[in-house]
Amino acid sequence: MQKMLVTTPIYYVNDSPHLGHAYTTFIADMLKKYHSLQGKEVFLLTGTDEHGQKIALSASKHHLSPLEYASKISQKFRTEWDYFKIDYNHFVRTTDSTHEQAVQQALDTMLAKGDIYKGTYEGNYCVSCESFTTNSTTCPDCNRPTSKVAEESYFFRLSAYQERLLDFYNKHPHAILPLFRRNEVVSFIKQGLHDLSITRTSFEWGVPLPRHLNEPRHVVYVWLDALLSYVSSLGYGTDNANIDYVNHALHIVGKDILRFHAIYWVAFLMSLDLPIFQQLCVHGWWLIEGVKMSKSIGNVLNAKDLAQSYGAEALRYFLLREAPLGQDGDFSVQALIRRFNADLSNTLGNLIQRLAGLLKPFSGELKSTHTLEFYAPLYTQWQAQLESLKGYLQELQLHRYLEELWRVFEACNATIAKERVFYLYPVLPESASKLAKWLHISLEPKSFQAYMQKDFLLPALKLAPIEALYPKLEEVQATTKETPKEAQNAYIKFEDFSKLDLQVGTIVKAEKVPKSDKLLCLQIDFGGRVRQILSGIAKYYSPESLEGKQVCALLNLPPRPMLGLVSEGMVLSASDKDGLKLITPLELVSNGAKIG
Ligand code: ME8
Repeated sequence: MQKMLVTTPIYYVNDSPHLGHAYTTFIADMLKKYHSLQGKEVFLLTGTDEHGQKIALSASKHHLSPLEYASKISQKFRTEWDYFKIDYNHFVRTTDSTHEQAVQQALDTMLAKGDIYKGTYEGNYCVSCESFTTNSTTCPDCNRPTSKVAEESYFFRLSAYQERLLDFYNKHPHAILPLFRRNEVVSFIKQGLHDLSITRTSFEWGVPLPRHLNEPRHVVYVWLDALLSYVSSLGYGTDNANIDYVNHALHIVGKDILRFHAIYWVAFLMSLDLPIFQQLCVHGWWLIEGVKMSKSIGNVLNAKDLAQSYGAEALRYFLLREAPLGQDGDFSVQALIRRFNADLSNTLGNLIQRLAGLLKPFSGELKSTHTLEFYAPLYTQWQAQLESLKGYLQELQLHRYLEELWRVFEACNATIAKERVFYLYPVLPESASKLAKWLHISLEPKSFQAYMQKDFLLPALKLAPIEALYPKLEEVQATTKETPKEAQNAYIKFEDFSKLDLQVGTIVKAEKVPKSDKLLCLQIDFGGRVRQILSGIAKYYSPESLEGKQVCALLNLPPRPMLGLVSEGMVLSASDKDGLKLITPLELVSNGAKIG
């Protein structure tokens, strides 16, 4: 059976997982599911990057030891991937002793090869990217200020690999996708490569050097440590290594870490005489209103929070469908809802309900012989469209894969054939599993191949009624542009006022928002629908005093991310010199009562 390794980056544990991490992980999980259905033995690797200066600093800010802190955040990543049912085979932690031994073993091999020498690094360093920036006082990648470093260090002879790297990319023009990223890498290499500092002596949180070197002050540079996790997870350095997976490795990374993979990692693999990966797949960033997510801006979104509001599959589908892989995408809840309603609720959801409805008068029974005669030409056409999905997947044009699959759904909105459920499975595993059960098929490579070869027509089949898989999500309006100054004091039209969705609700839960002294997170019941609203009232009300109280709120504001949570509206209050007071009805009214 053909083997394949699919990897996500191993994520830094300086902070909790966010939407960007989930995106990369969804791509990897989709590819695993797709290739597994093709009959390959796919090993999906993810994990956490736990050493280095950045983690040591975060841990000390939280008054924890680096290992305690790393363990806590690493567990958050694991919980997040378990919540999304990511089908990973191994979750590596760079603090695992097996990994640390593999790093030492790799260093020994590089030393024996003459690829490592001792010197002094004098230059700048970006702690956030954990990268040496030579003379730049601001980091060329993240624009943060760098710090001056002068320390004894071992170096890897990266410069000696310049020609071999160029030769590799010449011979393997598709080793990096999209192609423009490959060109970027090639021109970077052509500018000349400096040797790379691979040990640090100014802090202690890292893998120690092999004992025989007797260099207790040195720890391994975090990027060498982290990249080696791709092979330590396969048992590199032990007798049971499964290194041939590396020949068929597909590394999924964001554009921020292209250079580390395309240059350092390839050179390290060459030095270790290991096979080079098959492909490096470089995706763009998710931006929030055009801006990269960042803690200092306070616009970081957590995938699980979004999934809890809009559904895990809605989020997964949106991220995989919305932006072409390789380009940046702008995330908004409005766009997610729009896409969910159009593609999942309307096209696919209707298709399923229509099929169930059509068969109702026949007690759910479908005779394939009739459909065969009637739909034969269409089947041939759909089959060709489905065949084209393979090409899109190979080129990692995941959004085109989905676009084409949905064309088939649209075209066959009155019939259904089983293979489409197979193609749906990598993207929407839960829905596809429900549909497969409904259609009496098993989502196995064997049955997939049978259907794809020829037997794609339905045998006689009895279908039970099926619940709506994708109930429509309520639309939310986009942010309106700021009102010009001169218009601010003018009268507004009655229609404008009636656009406001003002309702009364009861606070069912109130909590402090961690790391904020202003915000309370309120769960408010508006007549059966509980919304989460963040309100800047923490200085005026204790959470306990609010539970059970009725408040007035504006509900059709666009959902707003704040400190990793999403606020779905605004609670009304009045403020004067004594502070701020919540507005509440004079008498008790039903939750969800309209204010007007
Ligand atoms: O770089 N949009 O870890 P990291 C899309 N430990 N993807 C995003 C994103 C965004 N806004 N933000 C982050 C590291 N990502 C190293 C990796 S690998 C041997 C070591 C995703 O926690 C994207 O995949 O900073 C990016 O490359 C990765 O998270 C960076 O994760």
